[in-house]
Amino acid sequence: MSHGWGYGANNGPEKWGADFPVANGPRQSPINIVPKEAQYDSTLKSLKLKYDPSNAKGILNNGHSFQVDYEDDANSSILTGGPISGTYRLKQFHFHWGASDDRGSEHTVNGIKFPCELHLVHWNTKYPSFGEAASQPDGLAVVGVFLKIGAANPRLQKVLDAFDSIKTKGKQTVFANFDPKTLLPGSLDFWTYDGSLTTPPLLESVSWIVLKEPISVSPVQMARFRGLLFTGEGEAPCCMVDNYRPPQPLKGRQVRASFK
Ligand code: B30
Ligand code: ZN
Repeated sequence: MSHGWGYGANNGPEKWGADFPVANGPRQSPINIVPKEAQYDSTLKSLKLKYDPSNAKGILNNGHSFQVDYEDDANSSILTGGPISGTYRLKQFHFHWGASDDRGSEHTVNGIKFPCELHLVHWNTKYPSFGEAASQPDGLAVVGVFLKIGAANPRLQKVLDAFDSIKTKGKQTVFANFDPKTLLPGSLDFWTYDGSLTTPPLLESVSWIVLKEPISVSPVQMARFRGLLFTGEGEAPCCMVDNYRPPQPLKGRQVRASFK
């Protein structure tokens, strides 16, 4: 891996273990969710997401996805409830997607891949910062939301309209006043399990909360995701597509469901 990790044949998920041995660890993500194997847990609380739209700071092409970053110096945009104890602060959200509609999500359901998956990344405020939380077993909580092809999703449009300003790796621009709760589906029913970051450094610090109900995205909107580039300005352009890790071994973990 001469130029670091990515999603290509020479630096993709099959190669990550060379530099990040935890790639073969006991609680890696994503996984294939088999709903019939998930155990309903009546003790799971309902998910509470309280976000302050004015905490949105910027949008960045980081060379493997794009992310919308939030101010996280106070408890103003937080996740509580579900499987977690205490308060987790929103750090950023980002997506993973495919080159075509038959793939792109990281989690799968009964082996079914969705064309895209949204990740809302939060850190446990019992730790002093995101960076310190990211290496603790209860440090992070990521809410995953599937996107399925259907009607155009007007709530995605502000994000998509920023793409012209962040086409290439390293570009960023201001992204203000956005409530990511508007991206969530009507039902907050979820599956949950203990896992990891799905990109290097693949740290085993994530309580995964994967929503059962997808949100919609149109073919034209998916085409806009695929117009972003992995590459920097002046490099030979390489479309940002297939930036997902495939499902990893469950290794005896239990997946719990918040719903019957
Ligand atoms: S995910 O939700 O499991 N896909 C990170 C956060 C969430 C996930 C994966 C990774 C993360 O914070 N990684 C370390 C930070 N990154 C910078 C960044 O945010 O964009 C460092 C890096 O990878 O080199 Cu990318
Ligand atoms: Zn992700």
